[in-house]
Amino acid sequence: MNNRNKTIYITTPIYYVNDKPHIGHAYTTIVADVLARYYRNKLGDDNVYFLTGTDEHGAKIAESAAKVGIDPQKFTDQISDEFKEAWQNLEISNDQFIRTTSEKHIKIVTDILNKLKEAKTPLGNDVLYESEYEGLYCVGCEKFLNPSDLVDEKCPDHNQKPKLVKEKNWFFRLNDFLPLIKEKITKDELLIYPSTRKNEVLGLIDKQDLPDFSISRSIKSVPWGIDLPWDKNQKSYVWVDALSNYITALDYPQGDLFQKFWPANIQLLALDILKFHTLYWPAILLALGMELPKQLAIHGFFTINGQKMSKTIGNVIHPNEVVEKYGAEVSKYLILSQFSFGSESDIKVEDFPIKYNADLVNGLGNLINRTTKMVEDYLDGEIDKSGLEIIEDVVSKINQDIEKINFKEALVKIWKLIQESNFLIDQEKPWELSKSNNKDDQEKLKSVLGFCIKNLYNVAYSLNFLMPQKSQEILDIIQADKIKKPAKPLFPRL
Ligand code: ME8
Repeated sequence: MNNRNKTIYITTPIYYVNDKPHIGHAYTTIVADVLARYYRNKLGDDNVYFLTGTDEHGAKIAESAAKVGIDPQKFTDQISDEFKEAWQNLEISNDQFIRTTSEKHIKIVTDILNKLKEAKTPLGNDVLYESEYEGLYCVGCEKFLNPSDLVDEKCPDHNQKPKLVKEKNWFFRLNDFLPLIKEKITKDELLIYPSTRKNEVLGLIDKQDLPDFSISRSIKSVPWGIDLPWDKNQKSYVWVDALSNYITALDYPQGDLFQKFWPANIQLLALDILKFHTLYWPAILLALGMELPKQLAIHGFFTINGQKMSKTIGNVIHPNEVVEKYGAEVSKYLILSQFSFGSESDIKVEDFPIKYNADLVNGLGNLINRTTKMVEDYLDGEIDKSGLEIIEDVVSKINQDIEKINFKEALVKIWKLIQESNFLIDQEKPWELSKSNNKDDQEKLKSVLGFCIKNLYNVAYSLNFLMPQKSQEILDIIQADKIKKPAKPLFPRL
């Protein structure tokens, strides 16, 4: 949390608009969304800011636009709208959607470039310098590749030969910043989470062969981008433009949002862009004399049924496909519960219906139906409402998991409450207790059903960050004067 005023600023990467949104983009965005919802509940709506958006410049995007014969701006407008729509369908609660072709972003990036041109490194050198660059450039990756990255002389990710590019570019003197960045990462002043990724980054720094990075390209190789203010033959190259979005969105350097929310608390990304966020981004910020983000949280890359998502294989899953089948909240549940944040893993789409039936229809849904039906039938819909209280030790552990971005574990704890209740019902058989005139049995009946309703209360309370509407529906049912079985199941069978 920002010490100044207990605010939380959460960001996702801005996604390239060369192609449609897919479930990989959705994963990071859902993580950001549920964190933002959790912190809004904790700190109040005004104290949380959640940013996502699209990255719209560069050769790759210009090429994609050219392929379909559309002007790049029109092309980016279309795809950017698709991202926006996908996030609306998923009920993503972002406070802003930044686009790097917006006038505001371009103006602030131009100011940032001018500032970098004037800035000095910690060793007193100019931050930017001009130099000759020659390299193998993959348009698909939007980066230069090392010869050792190639397979059969081709980029293994894009199956195409990189172009040999030789030109004068402006470079950022990254190496002068590395000792300071290393110190901040080592001391967790810049927390890299999880620690395996922290070690990976420290390893990169220790290898000591990190080249400085170029911040511009000639307009011939990258015509679609922000002008370099002091050299009209050069365009700003992707990373200064893209990374700056996290501060241009806040109207750096004077804006109220910037004053209130910078430094960012949680910047989410996957390991594909680890180096750019853990080294380039801190270096740019240090050069601008700014505070670094508190935490970079890096998740793994997932495959679909064991394969990398790719148009050629035809296994790209659009988030809308999942939402159409399950609705926004259940889609978020299915995606988050399958995948542990830090690790690389595989998404099995055929597991979605199995998980939906097991966890939501037969697990939570069945508990709601049977418990409310029994309270309605055996207790005339009445339970002692004073029992509806938070189970502090359980809920606080769930909250700790959420704050550690360990949603899978948080959900396991929530589902334990559900299993515990279903187990108790099976064991104590309230339908038999209800037939008995014995006073002890009547008390037991009340206590068993009271226990289940209390657990449901805690489940609903804890699930609010992920399924706010379902959670409110459950609370409305169990907090009503008379509890009744819901007319329609909350989680209908498929
Ligand atoms: O890299 N598994 O954009 P991008 C998990 N514009 N996450 C995935 C994923 C997968 N298979 N595929 C994508 C860029 N992601 C730049 C970023 S930021 C200043 C600029 C998610 O469209 C994950 O968050 O390639 C990853 O880091 C991001 O999308 C890359 O999106």
